[in-house]
Amino acid sequence: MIEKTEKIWMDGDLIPWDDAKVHILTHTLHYGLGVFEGIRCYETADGPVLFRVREHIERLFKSAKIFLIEIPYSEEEIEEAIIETVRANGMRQCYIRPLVYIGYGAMGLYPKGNPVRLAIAVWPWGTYLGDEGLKQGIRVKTSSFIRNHVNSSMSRGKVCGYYVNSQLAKKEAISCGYDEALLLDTEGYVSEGSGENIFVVRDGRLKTTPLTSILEGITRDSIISLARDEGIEVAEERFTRDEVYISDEAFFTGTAAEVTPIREVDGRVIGDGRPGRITRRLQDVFFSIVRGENSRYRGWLTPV
Ligand code: PPE
Repeated sequence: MIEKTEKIWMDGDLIPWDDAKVHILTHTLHYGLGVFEGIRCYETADGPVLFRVREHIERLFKSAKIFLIEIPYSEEEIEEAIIETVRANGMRQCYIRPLVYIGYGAMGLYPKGNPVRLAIAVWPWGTYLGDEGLKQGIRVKTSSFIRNHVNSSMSRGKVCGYYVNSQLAKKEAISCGYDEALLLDTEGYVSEGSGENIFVVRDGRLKTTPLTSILEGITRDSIISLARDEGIEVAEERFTRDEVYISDEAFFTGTAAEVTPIREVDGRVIGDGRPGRITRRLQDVFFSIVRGENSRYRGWLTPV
């Protein structure tokens, strides 16, 4: 169970947590078309900050655009609402979930005239794949479920219904005793985790999946920038699962997962089975940024 907070923002009002309810005929609940974001708020010496909130809000609007959903708020209004919700709950550090969904009205696949609604919830969310996972690395299984074809799920959208595919993969991985799933694309190349982007390191060079079948991760983008600033070469090119098996290091990135080392894939130990040198270095830089200890990337932080 997640830990309750006080208030949830719903269509302009802050509602007590237990009263934040929707009608059972809410369109998105039946058909899966809603778009959402996941944003982290971190504690710094100067108070709480939102990590790359503008980029997250922009992505929310892009997701909506792809699916012809008109969000009845401006980007500025949503940023204000997020800040208001974090403040109202007195959070110093939390996860933020804005959700745009199609409300109650018509049923069937053409919800003409149904209201487009927005909710913003916040809750404390520690490490996504466990404290131990963040420190020592996780065990990953290549999924028997593939990422949807790019013309079935347009992966630049962060859409509720896509996570059915992710959950199949995640459940399979867990039932086989692993921590997380790695999905391949329809051509058999590595795509992404159930809720993370993937990086591998070979000979000091970083490689990540190009933007085809994956979500355009904001953490992925941050890691690419800061790795290049650290003088590490980064390539966005396709690779196969066997390249992951023989990589020196591998890690997942995501808002929830942050930078999580991968220590094993399908029974193959990655590197020496411990988080590698480059992974640890990028983790250190990443966490120094979000804690407000790295002035170079101050622009990524928005004070609450
Ligand atoms: N791929 C997928 C499929 C994905 O869901 C995420 C985020 C990413 C990549 C990384 O994107 P970014 O957060 O912008 O770096 N997954 C979100 C949902 C996790 C959940 O379980 O809910 C997240 O990390 O917030």
